[in-house]
Amino acid sequence: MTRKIAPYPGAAGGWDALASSFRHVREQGIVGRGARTLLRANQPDGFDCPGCAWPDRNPQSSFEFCENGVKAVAAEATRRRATREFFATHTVSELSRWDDYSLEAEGRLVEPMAYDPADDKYHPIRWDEAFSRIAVALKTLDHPDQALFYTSGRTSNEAAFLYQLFVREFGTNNLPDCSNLCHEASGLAMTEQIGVGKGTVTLADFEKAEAIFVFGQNPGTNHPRMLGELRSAARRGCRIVVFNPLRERGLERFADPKHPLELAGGSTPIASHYYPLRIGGDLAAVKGMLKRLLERDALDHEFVARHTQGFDALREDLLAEDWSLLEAESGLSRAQMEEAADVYAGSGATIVCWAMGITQHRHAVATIQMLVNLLLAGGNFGKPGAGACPVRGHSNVQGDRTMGIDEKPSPEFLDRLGEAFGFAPPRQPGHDVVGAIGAMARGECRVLFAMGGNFAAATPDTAFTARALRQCEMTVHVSTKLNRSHLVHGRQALILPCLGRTELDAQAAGPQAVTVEDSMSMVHLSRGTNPPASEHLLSEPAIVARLAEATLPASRTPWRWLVEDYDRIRDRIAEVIDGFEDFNARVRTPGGFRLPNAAARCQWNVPGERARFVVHPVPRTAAPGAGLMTLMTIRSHDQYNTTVYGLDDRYRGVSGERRVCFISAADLARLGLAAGQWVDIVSVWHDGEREATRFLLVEHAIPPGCLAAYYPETNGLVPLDHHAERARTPASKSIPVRLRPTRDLGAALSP
Ligand SMILES: Nc1nc2c(c(=O)[nH]1)N[C@H]1C(S)=C(S)[C@@H](COP(=O)(O)OP(=O)(O)OC[C@H]3O[C@@H](n4cnc5c(=O)[nH]c(N)nc54)[C@H](O)[C@@H]3O)O[C@H]1N2
Ligand SMILES: Nc1nc2c(c(=O)[nH]1)N[C@H]1C(S)=C(S)[C@@H](COP(=O)(O)OP(=O)(O)OC[C@H]3O[C@@H](n4cnc5c(=O)[nH]c(N)nc54)[C@H](O)[C@@H]3O)O[C@H]1N2
Ligand SMILES: [Mo]
Repeated sequence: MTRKIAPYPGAAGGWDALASSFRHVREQGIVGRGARTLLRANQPDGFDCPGCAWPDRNPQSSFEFCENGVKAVAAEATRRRATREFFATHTVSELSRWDDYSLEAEGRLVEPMAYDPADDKYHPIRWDEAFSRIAVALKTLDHPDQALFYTSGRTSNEAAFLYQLFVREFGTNNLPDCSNLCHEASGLAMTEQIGVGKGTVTLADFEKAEAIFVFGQNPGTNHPRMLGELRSAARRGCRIVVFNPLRERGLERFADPKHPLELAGGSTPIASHYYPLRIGGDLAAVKGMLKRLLERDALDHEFVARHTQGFDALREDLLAEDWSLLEAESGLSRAQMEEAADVYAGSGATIVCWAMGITQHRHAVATIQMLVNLLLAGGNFGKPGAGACPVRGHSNVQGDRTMGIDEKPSPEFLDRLGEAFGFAPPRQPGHDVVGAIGAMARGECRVLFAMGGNFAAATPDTAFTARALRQCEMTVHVSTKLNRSHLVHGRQALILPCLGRTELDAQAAGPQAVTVEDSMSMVHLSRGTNPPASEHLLSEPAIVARLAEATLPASRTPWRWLVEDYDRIRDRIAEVIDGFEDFNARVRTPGGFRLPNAAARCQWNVPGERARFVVHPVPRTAAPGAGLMTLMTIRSHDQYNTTVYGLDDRYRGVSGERRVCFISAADLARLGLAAGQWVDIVSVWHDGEREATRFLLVEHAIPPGCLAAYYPETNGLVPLDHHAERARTPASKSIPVRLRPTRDLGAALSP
């Protein structure tokens, strides 16, 4: 692959998106007539795209092409296999030196594997033997709290429900999950203010909004189907207001491959207003907007009086706020903040969207609460076209939480679970991801079981986390592909290969469907249709059931019986979890059903029964320290979290290289550096420095003092205790760093 850096001239989408998806499909060895069926995501009676949590339009009425959806499905449907012969020829030490792209490229895992320290290799193991080894490891712990059970966000509702049940029957609430790394701050912030931790809008609201604000999100790469909604909105005159340090092409203009004129080179402008603010400057920017609304008296007084509490304190705080501080911290001018506020004031119905550019900061909770303040001040709840839209990442990360994958479950939930299954659930809160790493490092947790994901690569402080993982008695990963977490392992290590979302899941009662919940609380069926990658794969629910039988012989739960027919699992979910009454019938209606959302109806389940305005001071982050800059770690266009599909980031003009660091022209000049030069990135923290070596400087339109590089290569720079206040989401979008020219240039120049 040749390295090339050149600005991308086109709109997002268009012909290049089609061409890229064809290329990725071909690279996975999927050719010929079968390709269409293998790749048919989001079809009625088909599988839910494992790409992202953005909801589907009614698939009967339209076809939505999504380049990154195709890549995600093709990656699962790949013809490549990581066989026992592969594992026999490579030691783990050798594989540890491979990059993430090469590990992924080995293809699907086909049978359970166990690590043998004698030859430093993974060897095939029978499923029964694997389960009994795990059961022994779990049962010999002094206390169930010494085990950790991680979940990534692809796990279905059915698997998640059984999994958390097993974990709680085993005796712990140690259920860290990828939400802890993702939208944890959104849930916490919103629950305190409006009584629900989920978005309040549906796709229908996107049709009626007069303004859509997009904070800290790159949908052109991470939620491509959202661009279709933004495109339609823009075309009917809806204002689209973007706050992002980077000029993300998908938010500037989009060419929908479905429309012939746009495929032929035309495109639709998306953002009507684009504010390239400083990294971490959102809270200040939104305060500036609120201050302007107050000064113009452009608030929804009736809504504020009827539905809210705490406004007076916010007003006092805003009036006392100093414009020069707001300008310095947001990196925007007063005129820009006022302009954005005027767009907001001129809109009769506004949606505010946000993602990782907001949640992965120290002051994430405060920033989200300021966004909700903004919505409340304009009366943007409880009416069509308005509301809060935290855009979730993994395709079922929201559903997993709903099912009880939660290290801090509510007492009511535990009561109902215990009653339905006849046991006494543990009451002690468990570890989140950051807590789990600390607990492993201290030797307090000794077994890590992971339902999907890539714990070693997705988490912060890579070197520290690796030492923590290596201290475990046992690490177990339920996975579809080989990844870093299989190589950074405990004394014993197992890989349990499972069916993917796209694959036929045959159980005793016949082929099964699972359910998922999207970012807008729609619950619907997903039925895999592709032939499984190997005959030895088990479904995630089956893995949980067999693990439970091996570990908890006295359990009263009929594990195997439940898994014979997933309708039985759904009946038990309906018994325990609100909103799932008559689950099996309702989920079979086309498109599924929407879970109730009290805040969307202006019912405020908070003390005082009115939505709460919350006051927060402007965080001082503009100067992270003498000589320091702020680094955000973001996704390239060719990756799915830690899964690297390719080395291109098309819209940002990068091909053939992932070790790049985006920097402004002003900073290059100030630091005496040049684009094309190799640098090391050094993060500076109270406990010392961390470094990531050999990044190619790429000049980019980014505010001075701000840098961007890809995750997971930069996770080693994120200190474990550098996380959101209260929510503990690693602050991987605001790492204080400095740059240093790479010394060993020889190593830098050979790829
Ligand atoms: N193809 C693909 N799809 C995905 C994923 C994937 O990796 N690949 N991952 C999935 C998951 S789990 C998630 S959570 C989502 C992630 O979706 P995003 O949140 O869009 O992902 P990031 O790449 O982390 O992008 C963060 C965006 O926030 C901006 N940003 C960073 N810091 C700030 C800030 O301080 N303020 C503002 N206003 N903006 C900021 C960055 O410039 C970037 O545009 O996508 C999901 N979908
Ligand atoms: N620096 C930095 N770090 C970050 C982020 C960031 O923006 N910057 N983002 C954070 C976010 S938002 C998230 S959500 C996390 C993601 O963290 P994780 O969810 O832990 O990581 P993924 O990369 O999504 O997991 C990929 C692996 O999942 C397995 N897999 C894929 N499909 C399935 C399936 O159907 N079942 C099972 N059992 N396994 C499957 C495959 O083996 C694959 O290797 O990373 C976080 N880490
Ligand atoms: Mo995420």
